[in-house]
Amino acid sequence: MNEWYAVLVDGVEWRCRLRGSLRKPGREATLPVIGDTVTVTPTADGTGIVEAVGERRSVFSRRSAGRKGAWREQILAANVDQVLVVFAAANPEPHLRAVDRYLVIAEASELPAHLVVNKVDLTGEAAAREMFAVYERAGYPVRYASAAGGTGLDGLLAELTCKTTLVAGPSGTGKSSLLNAVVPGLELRTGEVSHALRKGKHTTVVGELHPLPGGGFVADTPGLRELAPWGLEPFDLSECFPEMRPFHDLCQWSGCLHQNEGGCAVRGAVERDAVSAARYDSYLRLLEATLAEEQRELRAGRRRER
Ligand SMILES: Nc1nc2c(ncn2[C@@H]2O[C@H](COP(=O)(O)OP(=O)(O)OP(=O)(O)O)[C@@H](O)[C@H]2O)c(=O)[nH]1
Ligand SMILES: [Mg+2]
Ligand SMILES: [Zn+2]
Repeated sequence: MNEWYAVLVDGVEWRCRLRGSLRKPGREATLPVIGDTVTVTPTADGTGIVEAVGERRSVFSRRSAGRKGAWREQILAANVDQVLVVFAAANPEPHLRAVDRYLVIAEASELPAHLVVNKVDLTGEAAAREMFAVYERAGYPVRYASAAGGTGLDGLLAELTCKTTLVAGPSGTGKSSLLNAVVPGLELRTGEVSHALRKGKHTTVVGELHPLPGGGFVADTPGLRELAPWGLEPFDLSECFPEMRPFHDLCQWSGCLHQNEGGCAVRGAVERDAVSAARYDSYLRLLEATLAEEQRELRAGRRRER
């Protein structure tokens, strides 16, 4: 499979294929992704060949979808400065555990995350604010918007300008619609929200990077059904919950994972409601998954040693 890549060269889009050596098995991590800088050489037919991928200053990656044990890192975008996490107040119904996973991945990648709650026209802004208040308390900037009604979009273009922003979130939340509403001249395809019978239908099918008129880029991505962090150490997980950070050094045990340990300052904060119980519950679920993954790797390592 040798698909086409769109490469922007001096403001002109070139259609490029990959040099064969970049497609060798085991080199998936160096395949170009949206946001990459690449070296291209022109070919006689007016297309180009991607020769090499430049060093990445940041990556946003998830654990690849699919069978347990066969997981690897899947880099979704490179060289981004910030992540705009888009959920809908309704249609599709927001799953807050999924919001947490997007935010954890952004934190693990050390990228600032902004949350956009779109489609507030369907629920009213007050109800949307109540649902997502927990993220404001955790310290995230939250914007309540309606791409359809054109509300809540003030200042969004300015926040995007001169930066590279990854726009991420489940399918049908209105990522492409939001970008169309704020970026002059952009006409991204948008579509119906897929229903259970049409599961897996995405309107945006590949990640697309679009230049902004005032400088910078936005990367519109297809909604992801499975999103799990990749390569997180269990002990580092609480760092990815900003509201837990003031507490995790105050635990009695230096290796505290904030589960059932005595003298745990994070649990204490949850009991006092200084950290939300729902976010802590998300933390525990992600921790279990990270611990299970670590066990699996240890067993696999032992098998290789034998
Ligand atoms: N009621 C309402 N509908 C909206 C709003 N924004 C987008 N929609 C609709 O939601 C549907 C999905 O919008 P898209 O912009 O295609 O969603 P997306 O997040 O880009 O979806 P994928 O590309 O599949 O990931 C479309 O039918 C839009 O018209 C909004 O603010 N309010
Ligand atoms: Mg889209
Ligand atoms: Zn603790």
